[in-house]
Amino acid sequence: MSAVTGGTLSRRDMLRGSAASGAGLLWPGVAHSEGGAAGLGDIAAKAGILFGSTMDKANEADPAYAKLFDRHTKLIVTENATKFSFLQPHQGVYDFSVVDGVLDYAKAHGKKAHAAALIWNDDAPNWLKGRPGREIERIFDAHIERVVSRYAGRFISWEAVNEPFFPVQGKPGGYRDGPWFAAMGPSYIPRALRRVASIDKSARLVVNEAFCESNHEWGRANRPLFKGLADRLLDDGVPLHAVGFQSHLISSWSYDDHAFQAYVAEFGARGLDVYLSELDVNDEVLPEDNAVRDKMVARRYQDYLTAVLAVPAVKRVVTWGLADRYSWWRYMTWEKSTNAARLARPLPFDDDMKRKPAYDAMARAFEARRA
Ligand code: 9MR
Repeated sequence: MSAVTGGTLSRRDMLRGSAASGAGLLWPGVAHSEGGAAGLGDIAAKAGILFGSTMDKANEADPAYAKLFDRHTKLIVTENATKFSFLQPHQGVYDFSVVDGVLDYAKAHGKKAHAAALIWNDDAPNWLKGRPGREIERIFDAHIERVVSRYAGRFISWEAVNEPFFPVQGKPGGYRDGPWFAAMGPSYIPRALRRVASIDKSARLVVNEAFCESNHEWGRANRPLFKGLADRLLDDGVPLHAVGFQSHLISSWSYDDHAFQAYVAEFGARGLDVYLSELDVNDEVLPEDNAVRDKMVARRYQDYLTAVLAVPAVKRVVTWGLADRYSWWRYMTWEKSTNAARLARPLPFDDDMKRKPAYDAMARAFEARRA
């Protein structure tokens, strides 16, 4: 999910919505401290789920945050470092330092690693602008070649393409606009998958999409488009092993978790694995009071995960960060303008790295799948 470049919609518009949902309160009176709590990764593993989170520079700077990863994750995901504009900020000039650091951490701590958003039309550096289509194609191929050959065998999976659709932009087929789509049309998707597969033969290949979880009009529009794409790729013999659903759950949007569960099962029926790839709960329209808000956020985690984890094809759950302090929602502009007491609290751990009700909700949802 990303800002609409050059469009009239902002993330603000996206979040503007009707009343908050999920008023029920969970786990009253549970004391939350890190001490003695089981690792989420271990709890999830017992339910056949690989659990992880995104690692960025914050992990290096904050040892308390790094400790959460040691304890709770089995899978480390690059939040930004494998995006094109981070890896190749200037033409032909690559910066592999953050990815190298993440992979070194993963190796040293016995974690698996997954690369996010290798190709994403919303993430392209300015230097690409105005180049002819043929050159864009060459840059695309060369970038994939360079990056994937450097890391082949070190990531268990590549999110080869992120967010293929965004029909509100009005492009044919509802595809998300950007340099790759402009130069190649929808063929950039199988091209990326085939190229990654030809270089890294053991990794699982993923296409990831936003909004599908929700009944918001963007979710309703993306669902059939994304399923149609997966079907076509499989029918054409394109290497694709899993689909990712981002699962940024927006408190002002409405959800039908059971309808989504049925949708997710359709991908399983085609032999694909399903990853919940960027899970968090945006709390912008929820009440001020932290305790009340935390319980409502937990409720959303619990309802969503309980429904979706009932589908056997679901194999991974990844939260977009672990502690509120480092959530991307914190540096969205409108969140910055408010006082500290009203900062976003979308994740299972708080600013002091303490467990929140969302932790219990996740643990219970994993346990329910195991039962
Ligand atoms: O969390 C990411 C943030 O740090 C970046 O500034 C932003 C733009 O690259 O991307 C965020 O992650 C996005 C992810 O790559 C794709 N799905 C939506 C996430 C939030 O925008």
